[in-house]
Amino acid sequence: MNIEAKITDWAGKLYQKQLEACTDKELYDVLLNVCKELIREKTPITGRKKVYYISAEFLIGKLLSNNLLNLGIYEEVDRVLSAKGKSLCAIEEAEPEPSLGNGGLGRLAACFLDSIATLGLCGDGIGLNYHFGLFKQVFEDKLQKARKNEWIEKQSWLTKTDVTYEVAFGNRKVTGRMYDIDVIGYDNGVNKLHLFDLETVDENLVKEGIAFDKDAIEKNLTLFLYPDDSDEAGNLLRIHQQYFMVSCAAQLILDEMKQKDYDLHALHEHVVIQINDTHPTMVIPELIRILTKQEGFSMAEAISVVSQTCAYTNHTILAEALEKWPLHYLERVVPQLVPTIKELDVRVRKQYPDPKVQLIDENRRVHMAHIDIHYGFSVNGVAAIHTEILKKTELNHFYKLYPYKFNNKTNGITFRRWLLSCNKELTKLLEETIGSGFKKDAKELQKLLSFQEDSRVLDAIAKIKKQKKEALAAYIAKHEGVELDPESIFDIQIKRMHEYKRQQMNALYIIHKYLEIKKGKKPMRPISFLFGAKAAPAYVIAQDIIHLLLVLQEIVNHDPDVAPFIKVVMVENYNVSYAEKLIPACDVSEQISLASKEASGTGNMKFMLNGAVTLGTADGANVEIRELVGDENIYIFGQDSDAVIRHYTDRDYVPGEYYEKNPMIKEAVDFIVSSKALSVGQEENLRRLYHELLNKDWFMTLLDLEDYIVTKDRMFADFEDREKWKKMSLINIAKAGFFSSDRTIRQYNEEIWKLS
Ligand code: 26Q
Repeated sequence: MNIEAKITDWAGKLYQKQLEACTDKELYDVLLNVCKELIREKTPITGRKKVYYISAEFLIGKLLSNNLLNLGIYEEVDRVLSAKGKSLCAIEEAEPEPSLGNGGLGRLAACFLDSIATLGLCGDGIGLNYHFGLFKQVFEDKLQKARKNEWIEKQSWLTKTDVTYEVAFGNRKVTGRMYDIDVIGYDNGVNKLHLFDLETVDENLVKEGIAFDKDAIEKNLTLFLYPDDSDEAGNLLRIHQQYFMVSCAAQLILDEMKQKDYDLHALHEHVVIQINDTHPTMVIPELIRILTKQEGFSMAEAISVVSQTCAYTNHTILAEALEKWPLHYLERVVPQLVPTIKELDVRVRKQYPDPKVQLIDENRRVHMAHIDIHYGFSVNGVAAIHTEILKKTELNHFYKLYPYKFNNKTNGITFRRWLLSCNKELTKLLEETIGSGFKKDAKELQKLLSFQEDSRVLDAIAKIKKQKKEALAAYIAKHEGVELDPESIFDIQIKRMHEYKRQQMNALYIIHKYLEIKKGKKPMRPISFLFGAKAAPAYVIAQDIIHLLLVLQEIVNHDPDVAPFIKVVMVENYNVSYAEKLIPACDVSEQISLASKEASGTGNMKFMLNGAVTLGTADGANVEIRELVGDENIYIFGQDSDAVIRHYTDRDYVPGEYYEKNPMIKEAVDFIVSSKALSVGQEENLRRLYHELLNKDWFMTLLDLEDYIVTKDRMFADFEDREKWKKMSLINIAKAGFFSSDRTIRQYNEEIWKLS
């Protein structure tokens, strides 16, 4: 049956309608079923060794478009539907977004699954089937409010399986059921994302906003994704979630070994488990527990085989994000696991007296990362500078013990979603210019370099950027009620709201511009400042920064002296789908974290690939972007990570000094509590933020503010040299090939997994 017949057939089966008569929502259901049917006809990827990527988060985003693309039928489906007067873009809007992750770490896991399947490697993801993804953000009175975020519908990418496992929390037993989402390689076979769920979850538990009864674990265990991004202390429910995930994972992995008749003593020859940050760390003691208690292994045998199977990825150096669970929490939630953890701790103590490397510290807290490092065979950071910092400072004590375990795997992004799907216009131009080889081998993007003097190509890229800005402007006008001029510079900062990412520094720049314009100094060309960010609900200062941005949006956009020159928009409910619209429309990519704090960043790569130029600090993957494009094609400012780390050790950073010394800084900071700002915003939020910046400023906003302003002004001036800018844009695209997650996954496979 051809595609058109399949689509027609499913429309009949599901809705007894002709295609023309179906709504977009119905057509979405139809296409979902067509995809699922085609996937069933594809061969599952197999191999003698398999990787299991365990992660508490898989921020997969909408799947229809990508699945059609990876199945190689996007264009055909588009044609069939167009002929019936339907728009595939409109149908895509009808898909609910599975927001099963907070940000970078979750999105990385999703990109990795795409690349694993695309490279034909045998590997599945294992995670949790949260009924509600990351909260839906709404703004009320210029403050973030959190609403529950449903995504599971009757027709869904999830397939219920008959695989179930018992999971014990002490004497309390629950049953986990496995649901699968197919992961289709681009022009390749199929792997799975296994999401475990509890049958007894009760969605009616949710009350106002996202509040719910935290005690009834039978009813709430997989109800919500934790809305925390590194600032929040863990709690008992989170430990329940983590143990549920890894217990199901361990049982699944051992079952698959047995089904294939492999000897469990050879686990490490057939299985590698990649532990995505410390959230799945309990899989290590859990496997050891099962092998010793149920499979007749001695403790030494179990430790040996598990240690050769597990590999750990670190995603942060923020101390508050390194999980340390009080032992008595574990005793309450998973008492059966505690003897194993204690045994692992005793063995470390015998070998290494240094208190800094113990599993259980003097306050009886279990350091999850320490379990991974002692009892895993690989520890990797996610960008070159991040891995170096781990080795030199944060994990130096471990590096001295196990230098051979440490390695770097610079992050990457899947070009299927972040170029081929979100920027079809640019993809087409690239195909016409350098052929279609880059779709399979991202390095071929470099061929574009030979066109850097070709005005036809340069103009074509600029024209596409303009189209994408027009499309975004139309979307924003409709959804945010703000009119943006597509001729203006689109300056975009989208990422989780966090002080270390320094959205507040960008806000201070906007204030500075606003005040300059008020004094009569107008920018050469209008500038649109765009933001998108969710803040962990318990993270007070992050909420205050959102408030400030919304206050600025109102002041700036409604001031007739200023609005013709600058506009501010903080988009509501920033998510993967919004990112796919924002990124292709960006001119200036804001990557301005305090040096040493952003492990890698992956948004920076997505922007570059779509022809934006980076304004950033020498942090995370920005450092590698700079090496690739050269200093002339990126704007790096601020103090470097060595200087920043010195400020922390010497405790010599005093924000008040920068405020007093520089009138430009003082004026901008003071504006936060000016009568103008207070007339529009909430006094409590604005004063708290002002006070924080002046007296604490843990992430050193004022340290780099002056250089940021100077560099950003220089960058905007360079935008006027259109020929220069177009060339920078082209070079950024050409050099982005390194950041394909296919390259990252090849390295994981060659250096850690060794699958084939
Ligand atoms: C920890 C304890 C309790 C509750 C929640 C958490 C928690 C949840 C999410 C801790 C961390 C996260 C997420 C971290 C994250 O997204 N890190 C980002 O990972 C990206 C992929 O490697 C990097 O590019 C980013 O630099 C890094 O910030």
